[in-house]
Amino acid sequence: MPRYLTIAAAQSGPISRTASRAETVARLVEQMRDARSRGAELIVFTECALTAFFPHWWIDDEAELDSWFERDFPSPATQPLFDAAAELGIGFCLGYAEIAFEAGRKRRFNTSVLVDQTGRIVGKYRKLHLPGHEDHRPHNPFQNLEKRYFEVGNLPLGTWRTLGGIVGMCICNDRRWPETFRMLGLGGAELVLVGYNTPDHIPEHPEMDHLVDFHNRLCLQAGAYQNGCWVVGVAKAGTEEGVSQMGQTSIIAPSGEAVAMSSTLGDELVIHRCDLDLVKPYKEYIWNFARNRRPEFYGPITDQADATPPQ
Ligand code: CDT
Repeated sequence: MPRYLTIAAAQSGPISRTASRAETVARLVEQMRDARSRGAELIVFTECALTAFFPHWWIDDEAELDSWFERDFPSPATQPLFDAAAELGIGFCLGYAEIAFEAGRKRRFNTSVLVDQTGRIVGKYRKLHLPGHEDHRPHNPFQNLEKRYFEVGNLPLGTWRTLGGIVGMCICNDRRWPETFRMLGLGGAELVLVGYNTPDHIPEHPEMDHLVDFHNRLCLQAGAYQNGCWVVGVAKAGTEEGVSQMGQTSIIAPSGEAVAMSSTLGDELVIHRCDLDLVKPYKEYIWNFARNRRPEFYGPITDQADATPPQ
């Protein structure tokens, strides 16, 4: 029997550096209302959806850096998202920059939360794979300072039973790592939600620029197929504060096929009625982890010199 969940992937166009939280939240709430009016039961926003992607520039001043982060979530500025979710009966996934006071100090994370159709936070994840560099590279056209501004996440790659399925989250660069999807797959994920800010130029390796779109598709589609799950990839697209970012917001079926994709680089909803039961033939037949995985032989790593062929 089909188990449908209608999902809206809410691509974001650029957010101005000067946009207030209230303005941006209003923009997201408008997308929520639009998505709900088109039948969506879940809307997925991008990574750091509340602001411009500030790791693209150097910030020296601590107070200025803090201004890009959320200390309380929800706060008076972000509460309208939760109110709209409860009013409309739509779940959401949203990425934001988080300040947490833990172990007696201030910590900064690149975080996403999963909120159910009553407006309650049911899941939280902090990005594990932080790309970029810590040093200032003024010779580059833009910076990639996630390693400077964020700590590596300290929460597991979790999955949650909600919205009628088993849902996991990861964030941007996480999608490039097969370990991410496999851990979520081992957690039973039927649906993986991932937002991203991906420039279409790699200053250190411009020879890869023409492959940026391809590598995005490759990761999302392989992650979906190899774990028998739906994947929703959501971009912050277009030219934001001088940085041109890819789009390709897409919904990928457990077959690995992209069933819906954005066609612009602006705010755009990509909607698909996903049958969560489509994961079954993949999880039960091809990717029956319990029957077919052989973790007892996956390690430890053997040195080449020790790998004596059988006689
Ligand atoms: N936000 C983020 O993680 N962006 C990185 C840029 C790396 S460029 C290869 C990403 O993996 O998309």
